[in-house]
Amino acid sequence: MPTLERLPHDAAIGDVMKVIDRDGAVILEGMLSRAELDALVAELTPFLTATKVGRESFSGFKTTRTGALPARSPKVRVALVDRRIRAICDEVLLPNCENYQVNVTHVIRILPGEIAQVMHKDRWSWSYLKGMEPQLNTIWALTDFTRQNGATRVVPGSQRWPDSRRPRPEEIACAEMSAGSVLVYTGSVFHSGGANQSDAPRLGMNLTYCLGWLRQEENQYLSCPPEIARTFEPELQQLMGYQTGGYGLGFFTPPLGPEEAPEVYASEWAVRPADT
Ligand SMILES: O=C(O)CCC(=O)C(=O)O
Ligand SMILES: [Fe+2]
Repeated sequence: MPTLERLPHDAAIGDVMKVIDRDGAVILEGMLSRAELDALVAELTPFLTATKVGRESFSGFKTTRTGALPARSPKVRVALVDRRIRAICDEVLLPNCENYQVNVTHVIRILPGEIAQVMHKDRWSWSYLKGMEPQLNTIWALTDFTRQNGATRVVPGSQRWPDSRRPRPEEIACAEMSAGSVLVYTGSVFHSGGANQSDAPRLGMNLTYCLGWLRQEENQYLSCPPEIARTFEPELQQLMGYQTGGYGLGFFTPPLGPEEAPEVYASEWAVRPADT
């Protein structure tokens, strides 16, 4: 059985990238302290327990997915701009964009009795796009991830496989990790949620990033509208998509009467401080 390489959370970026280039994934251990983890879970729990299970097999009939995380949780805002994750995003995404953006923010809660998800590459959301890496993904373990409770299954090296090749069981590694660790994987690596044969939920916080000129899977302008994003620090506002995504990308016109406002504004203007 293949295994995933584990590195300490503060490993040098060069060492992290060597593993990601080889395997398409790596586990960073100890990203959150016990106190940080407990506070994050406490902030999210009311939203998680109120979320209904999925209505089709990919989402999982015994799995809940709770979104709009930065709008709902200040602690998720901190995780989204984590220096260690941003350094990896810079390496993976900046070769193909001027800036990258938040794509999906979900807590995936796999309940007891859930079966394994179908193996897939997350980049298939943009199936027309070939020949470059569009995405960098994280799953923050909010509970321990074990083979029994549905730890993410990952196929090391499969980021180089053609879409048509499917993993055989003996090619699949299990992202077993303790709560507070983070699985980092690219959009091109085969993976899926595991089956939960334990008697407790498995909680994973899936924070994903994509090239700034792609459409976000979770529409961040609706999940995190300007009234909320306005309260964020500029770095996070920009990551949420409130930034010019490249020349001419993302401008808007306030829908006002004639001569009430200039016609063309940069996205940043939508989240300017309220008193300007
Ligand atoms: O929950 C997991 O471990 C992975 C889920 C996943 O890959 C997905 O929903 O795209
Ligand atoms: Fe996935």
